[in-house]
Amino acid sequence: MDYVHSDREGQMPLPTAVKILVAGGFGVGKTTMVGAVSESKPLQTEEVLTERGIGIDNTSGVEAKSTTTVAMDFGRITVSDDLVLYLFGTPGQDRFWFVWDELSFGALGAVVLADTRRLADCFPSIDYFERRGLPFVVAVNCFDNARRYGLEEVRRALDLDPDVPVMLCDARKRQSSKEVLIGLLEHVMKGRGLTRTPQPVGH
Ligand SMILES: Nc1nc2c(ncn2[C@@H]2O[C@H](COP(=O)(O)OP(=O)(O)OP(=O)(O)O)[C@@H](O)[C@H]2O)c(=O)[nH]1
Ligand SMILES: [Mg+2]
Repeated sequence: MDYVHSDREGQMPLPTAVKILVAGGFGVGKTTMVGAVSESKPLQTEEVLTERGIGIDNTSGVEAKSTTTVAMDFGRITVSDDLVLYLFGTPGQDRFWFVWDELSFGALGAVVLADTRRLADCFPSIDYFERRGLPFVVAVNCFDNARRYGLEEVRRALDLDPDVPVMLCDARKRQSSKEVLIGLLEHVMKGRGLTRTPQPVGH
């Protein structure tokens, strides 16, 4: 990671380019979120879900889904004059766990996307980041036909530490996804004792 800026009050330096993971269970909207916020054409590694995946790929709740990520998604977003985020979307299926250690290397934090119809699917991501001490936020991707739950209900169901932010989002929308990323940055900075919040570009 590149640390070149330090602010005038002598606080800890801010990174200019940081790596963020977008994680969560199968079909929760990770590729959608990275694509929605990315300024550059996102890199995607989608493969068609085939009959061979039946019984392995759990498509309940996302029956219309025809492809799945097999390696990662990659996108980039400029958050402020001195801060660019590089986004890495993880593959959602258990059989691709082996790429997680590579993907998470050097990451500043993570967004764990959740679908309230299949909340338990995000447990492995939460476990993974808790065990590695990587700060994360939980973003509930509000699918049209899913029952709405309060943020506190989600927090309780996922047994989250009180300081882990939980928010609602629509992964298809750039602004909504961007707000999740800003929420993560604020959470990371708070954890590091920093007070300066990056001013989003275009606000
Ligand atoms: N209605 C609705 N559909 C969504 C939303 N986000 C994603 N989708 C749809 O849900 C499906 C799953 O989206 P993906 O972005 O491929 O999910 P993913 O988490 O990357 O999936 P894997 O990589 O296979 O784990 C796609 O058909 C999306 O169009 C959402 O917020 N609302
Ligand atoms: Mg994907």
